[in-house]
Amino acid sequence: MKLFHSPTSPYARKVMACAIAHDLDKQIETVVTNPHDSPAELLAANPLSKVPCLITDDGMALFDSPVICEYLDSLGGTVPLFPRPGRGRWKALKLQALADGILDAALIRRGEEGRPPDEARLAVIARQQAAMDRSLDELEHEVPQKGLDIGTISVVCALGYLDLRFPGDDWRTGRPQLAAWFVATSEHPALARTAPPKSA
Ligand SMILES: N[C@@H](CCC(=O)N[C@@H](CS)C(=O)NCC(=O)O)C(=O)O
Repeated sequence: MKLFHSPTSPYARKVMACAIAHDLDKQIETVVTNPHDSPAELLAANPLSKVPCLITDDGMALFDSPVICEYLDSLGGTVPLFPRPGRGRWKALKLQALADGILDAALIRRGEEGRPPDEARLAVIARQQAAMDRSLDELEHEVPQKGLDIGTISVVCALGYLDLRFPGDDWRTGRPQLAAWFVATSEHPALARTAPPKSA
């Protein structure tokens, strides 16, 4: 398998964490790709020009991270990261959606913060910031379970990205339960081995 990825992409981190959890990482050739350059090889696989994008051994191109993670889970022989249908599955998928939503808002905010401010831009930043804050509060209110599944992997990847890109935000303040959960869950080898660089 071949994975177009970027070392700082939190969505790509989700994929690599799932691969490691299932001991599939050695079967994946990683290709560092800047999606903003729209390289031809990525565009041929993903018209959206986004990473992560996985090419399976039988030549199928898969995106985005929830799809790739579920595909890898289908290859795994150990405990599934996507629980079987039932309450546990919906909880895990909802948690993934919440964490990915924090990331989507963080990426929009970061893009807007990099440009000269005007009223419309400040409104977009404030709206995304509010969505991030409310979602983090919800996670503090209902701290995820301790085990590894697609939901908890996604939340650790989202919080790790906030530490990388928004160190001044201090998301831990007022959220002690989530902060403690993050420390404990980040120790899992699949997450420890994929931790983002300290700065980039
Ligand atoms: N929903 C997608 C999001 C992927 C995404 O936005 N990746 C970023 C890198 S972190 C990207 O490729 N951005 C390029 C662009 O937006 O043009 C997923 O879960 O994989």
